[in-house]
Formats: sequence, structure tokens, C-alpha cells
Amino acid sequence: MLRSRSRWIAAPLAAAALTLTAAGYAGAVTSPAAGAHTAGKHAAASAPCLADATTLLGDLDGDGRPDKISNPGHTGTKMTIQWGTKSGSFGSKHTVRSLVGAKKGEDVSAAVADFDNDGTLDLVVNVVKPSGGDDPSTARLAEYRPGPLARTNLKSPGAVHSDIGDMGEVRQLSVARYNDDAYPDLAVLNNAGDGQMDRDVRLSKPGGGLAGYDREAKLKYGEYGTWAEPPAMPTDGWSQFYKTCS
Ligand SMILES: [Ca+2]
Ligand SMILES: [Ca+2]
Repeated sequence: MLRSRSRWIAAPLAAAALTLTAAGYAGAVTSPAAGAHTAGKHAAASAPCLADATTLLGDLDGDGRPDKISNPGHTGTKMTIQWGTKSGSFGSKHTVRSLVGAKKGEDVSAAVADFDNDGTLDLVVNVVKPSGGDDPSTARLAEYRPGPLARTNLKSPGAVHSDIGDMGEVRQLSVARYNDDAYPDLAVLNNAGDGQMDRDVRLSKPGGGLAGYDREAKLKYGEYGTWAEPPAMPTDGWSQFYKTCS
């Protein structure tokens, strides 16, 4: 509890720091309870912003420095991360696929946003080996990982199982804005088997974080299609929640 409370306190400070530093580097601002938890060396980060439509700059590992998250095509399947450096530049590209330890033949889908709106970006990740047949595979790994995430493997001590990969084969993940609150929602392109492809959704919970499967939400915001004509996935999720970097 202490950890989450201190992060809630840190968020407004991060927002204030953004207005003070045009460069968006808030290294001097530290959490008031920084010494109380393991993130003591971490500074509060500035708010995430969009470098372009498929590139988000925001703190993913909690060191207070913006990291570069690239999501070509908004599909979540080719996402890369470059860690922010002390000088304000970015390190080499790492694929999410390699960071989460995907094996040969497995497909990885990921979505990054501040799903709980605490100022640090979070990750939803699904790893599945496609069945290649009529019956869809289920996920080997499907997790919601609240940031900060470990640089080496994107793990989070607060990770919880996500049910996105329990009933079908996740093909794509995308951030969306379905219900009108401050928290990002998730769109899931799901291979349901036998030629069926649907768009499932996971809505934000009151107070943040993602709820589980909800039939009513799927009927309201989802869509049913086929392998030949899959439902469209949202591509404006990030721009609904993040401004263009100044
Ligand atoms: Ca960082
Ligand atoms: Ca967060």
C-alpha cells in the first residue's frame, strides 16, 4: 500500500515538473516517500508524450528518464523499447519480444500506457504459439504489469495474470478509449477459431487498471469478423491520452 500511495503523491509533482522544464526532464524531483521503498533512487518522471503517432516517450523503468516506445502499425506485435540515458538520448533498440523471452514460433503482442494513471507507464503482454489450425491456442503468458518495469525483462513485482489469452489466440493488442474516464482501455484482436476473428475489449476499472472479460462491454465496444475480414483495431489510443511532445 505504501508503494502505491507514494506513487499517487508523486504523480502531481511529475506534472508540475513538466511545466517547469520544457525538456521534460524531471531528474531533480524526487518522490517525497522515496526512501520508504525500493524505488528510492528513482526520480519522478514527466508525463508521457508522443514523439509521433507510433512513438511514445515516457518512463517505463521508473528511473525518471523518458524511454522511447515504438509501436509500428499500432498492432503491438512489433514493439521496441529504447531506454533513456542520463544525457537525454536513448539507448539501442530492444524488441519487447526478446525482452519478455519469447521462444521460437511464439507471437508476442503488447500494449503500453499508464493504465492506472500513476505517472509510470504500464504493460500488457501476451505470448502465444499460434495453433496454425482451426482451434486457437491459449496464451503461454498473459500479464498486466504495472510499471516501473525491470529493464532486462520487463517484469514487475505487481504483475497479475490477464485473461486476454485464456479463451482465444491474441493476434494484436491496442490502447483504446472506450469508456470516458481518465484511464486507458485495451482492444484485443482475438482469433476465436474456425475462421472467426473478433475484437474483444478490457475496460479500465474505476480508479484504474484493467477489468477482466465482460460480455456486455464486448457487445458494446467489440466487433465480430472473420479471418478474411477481421474487425478494425483502434489506432488512436495513445493520442487520446497523450499530447504531442513539445
Ligand atoms: Ca526510464
Ligand atoms: Ca502506471
